[in-house]
Amino acid sequence: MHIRVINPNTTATMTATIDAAAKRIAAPSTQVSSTNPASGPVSIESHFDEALSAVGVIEEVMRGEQEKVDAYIIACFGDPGLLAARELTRAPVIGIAEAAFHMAMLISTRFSIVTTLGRTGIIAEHLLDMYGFSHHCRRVRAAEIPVLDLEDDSDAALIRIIDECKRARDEDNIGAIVLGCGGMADLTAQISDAVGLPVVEGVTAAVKLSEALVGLGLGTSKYGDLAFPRSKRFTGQFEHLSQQRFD
Ligand code: 5HY
Repeated sequence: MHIRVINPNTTATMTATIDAAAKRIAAPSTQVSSTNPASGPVSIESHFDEALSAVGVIEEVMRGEQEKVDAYIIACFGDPGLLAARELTRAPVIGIAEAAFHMAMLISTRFSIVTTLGRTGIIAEHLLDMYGFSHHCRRVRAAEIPVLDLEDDSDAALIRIIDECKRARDEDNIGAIVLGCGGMADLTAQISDAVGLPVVEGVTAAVKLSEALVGLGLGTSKYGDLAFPRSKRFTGQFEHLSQQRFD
């Protein structure tokens, strides 16, 4: 099977980090390819960034459909464009936040999230509510680091993340920690070793869930609200979609 991992921000080095983490965990028979949109925010740290990045996610899924990709992963913790992307394909489309929440609930009864900036915590809270996990998440915490600080060679960001994870361990009465950024995909082992709790990371969780769904012959339902979009005329920068048949 072929999994397409989409980093919704446009930072190629983060795409490479995510790609390497996905390839390390994928089964030998699973092909992984990773992309990011050419246009969009270099990092996603606000509702504004999320909205703009969703267009790039949609375009990457449309491109993947031409390549007969078997599953898609949206590798940003806000799961931007998830439902719109699901309308475009019969393949599974998995957001890393949703994947991490499901996995965390298979190994614990309560978890906390450690993400980058506190201002994006509300996005995780909205997802917890939408996916039905609010009752199981004790707290959404932030290391208060800009997303692209994860790309620095120093350990400064890692140290801040570990410190916040230790506070979650000591204060939140939890069984697991969910890492709240695709850019943390290469830090799981270091954080788990330092903190001593199971650490769930969304990119790797989504790879294994993708393999499970494809292995079960399950993909995005085309009945109801995730049916292919109705064809219609688009104007302006999206006029090329007027000729697009989605099914
Ligand atoms: C992410 N932003 O996973 C989110 C993290 C966040 O550019 N990739 C980003 O803080 O929401």
